[in-house]
Amino acid sequence: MKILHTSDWHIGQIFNFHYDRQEEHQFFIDELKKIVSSEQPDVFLLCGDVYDKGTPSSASMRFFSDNLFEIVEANPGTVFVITAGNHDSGVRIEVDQEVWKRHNTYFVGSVERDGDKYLFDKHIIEVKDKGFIAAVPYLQSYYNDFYNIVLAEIEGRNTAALPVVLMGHTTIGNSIFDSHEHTTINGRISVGGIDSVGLGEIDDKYDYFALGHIHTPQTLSNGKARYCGSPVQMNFKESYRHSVSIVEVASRGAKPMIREVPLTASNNFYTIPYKPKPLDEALTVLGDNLPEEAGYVQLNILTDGFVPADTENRIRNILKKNDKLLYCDFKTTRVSEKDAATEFVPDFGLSEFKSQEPVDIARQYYAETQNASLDESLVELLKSVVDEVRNDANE
Ligand SMILES: [Mn+2]
Repeated sequence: MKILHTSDWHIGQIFNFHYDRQEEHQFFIDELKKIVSSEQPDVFLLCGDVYDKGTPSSASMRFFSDNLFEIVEANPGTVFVITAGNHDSGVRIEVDQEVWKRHNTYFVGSVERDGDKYLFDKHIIEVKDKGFIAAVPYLQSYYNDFYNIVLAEIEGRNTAALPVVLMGHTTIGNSIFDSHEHTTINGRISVGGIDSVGLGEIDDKYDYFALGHIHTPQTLSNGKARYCGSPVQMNFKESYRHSVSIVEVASRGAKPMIREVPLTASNNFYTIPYKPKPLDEALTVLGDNLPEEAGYVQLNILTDGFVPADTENRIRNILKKNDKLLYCDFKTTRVSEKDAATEFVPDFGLSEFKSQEPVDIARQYYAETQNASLDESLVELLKSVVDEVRNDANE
């Protein structure tokens, strides 16, 4: 079975509250159209985060369905499976599923059950003589058993021992998620609001596990679970080559052969200077090295205090010289954190936490993460906010 694996399109993204990414998405999809035609996969899997938000605009929805339909029509030998991610609304994505099914295209947004019984026919898609797809959308973590439930059901149906492909949109522990905000809760990593599940918690009954959610492309330690990564760079952190994955599973139990098909970036993300420098120096570097190509720009500032209020204007003034450069923001690195970034690990429990003054917790947090003491003017400001909130609560 030959698989085209993609995820995390985030159609409708408005970057930095200003910049509509639709042209960049169109550029990617035009390239994808050529890839699908030349690769002719048996299945095309889009593993969640089709849209950037659960209530996409009608323009975004039309953009996606028009483009998808063009690909579907041009490739009648391919089965298309699209699942919902945590950014999507599972029910919305399924609205037109009956129409799409007539074109070999399956939208799976939410787990379907009737009382205690799962309606497996929605989640198990048989690709004739080629294999089975376990179409599992984004799940709330208490539903994680569902992966194993679907895999067990497929085992019963798979009498010809065809390859089995599992889809998922989740955080797998021990994956690389540098480009995402993450926290640790009760010893479990949580990325983008999804608690991690260990690869070992999912039964080893699949031949390939096509994952979405983490935007950094990577094959996990068992050699057959993979994040294909986002096709379009979504922020300054995703500064790697974006791609779609082509995967071939020769037979049940065979090791998947994985190939990345690189995509051409249609826009640039410039972080200038490359290493953080004090504000005036950073502005000089920007002025002297203004990119000629179009792109998003963020200034990389090293500071030991506060960045002045007119900083954004100063950056915008420099960028005026090339109107293809779009101001995004500035990134600040504190002198103290440049060498050693520390993680805040509170050395007190919840009950002690509750008994402490918010200002004292803030002082401790700041001291441990910044290696510096909190500015007294900020302490005063924080105190006044806390007082205000308390007064409101008492009213
Ligand atoms: Mn995503």
